[in-house]
Amino acid sequence: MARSQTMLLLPTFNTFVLVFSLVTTSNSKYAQVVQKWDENACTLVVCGPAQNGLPGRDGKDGPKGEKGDQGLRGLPGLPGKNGSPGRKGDEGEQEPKGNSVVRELEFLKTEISDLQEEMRTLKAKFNEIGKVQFSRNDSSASEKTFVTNGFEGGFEIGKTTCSQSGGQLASPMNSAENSAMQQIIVAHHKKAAYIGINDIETEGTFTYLSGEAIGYSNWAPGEPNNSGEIENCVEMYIDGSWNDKSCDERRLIICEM
Ligand code: MMA
Ligand code: CA
Repeated sequence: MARSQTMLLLPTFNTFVLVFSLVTTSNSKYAQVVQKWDENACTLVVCGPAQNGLPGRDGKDGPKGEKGDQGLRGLPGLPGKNGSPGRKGDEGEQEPKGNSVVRELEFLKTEISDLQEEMRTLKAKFNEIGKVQFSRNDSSASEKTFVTNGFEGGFEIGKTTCSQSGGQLASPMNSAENSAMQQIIVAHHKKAAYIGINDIETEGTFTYLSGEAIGYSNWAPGEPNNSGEIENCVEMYIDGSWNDKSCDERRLIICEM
């Protein structure tokens, strides 16, 4: 189907090109001729290849007059036909078959992943769905905004995504912030989300992304338990409680801005 469409299109395209080039060629010849006259502001005499004019007429009655002035030269002729084609160029060095296709694919692959990355960033930045804003419970006017676009990923992806969006992985530092983050989970996606807290550096010592030890926690009963001794990241369950978990799960990415 696609192929037959392409094949149909090709002759149309060729025809188009041909007509187009004919039009431009004749136009440019036309333009050249016109331009010559304008540019030189010359008379017709100077301009073109031409024939001599007619000799003057003989004088009537009286003595024979002097020879008449030469007449005006004729108009320049029309442009001649195109010359014959030049000889065929030397053969170029042939690239191994398929190489250029591979290069093209590599290029496209890079382009696509760049675009995907850009889309992630833009979505994280602009998608306001699930945005919860609230004033911090300290007296300052600063406020924290939790935001998600519904994307999921591991802890590292989450960290990167959020920082590329100008924020960071959501890190609730008190119960108000914890409920605000939970609201996004509950209201919009009903999926657990990573928190910007981990004990990657020292087992059992949970810190914020800054490296500072946490000052608030909301562990689910029995947590953190470092199950299988591979749980160095933290997820927030739908009920807002925390569980230490492997960093390589797919979890809802929520950022704070
Ligand atoms: C899973 C895993 C752990 C969690 C327990 C709680 C079996 O392991 O999610 O991180 O602590 O469940 O039962
Ligand atoms: Ca656990």
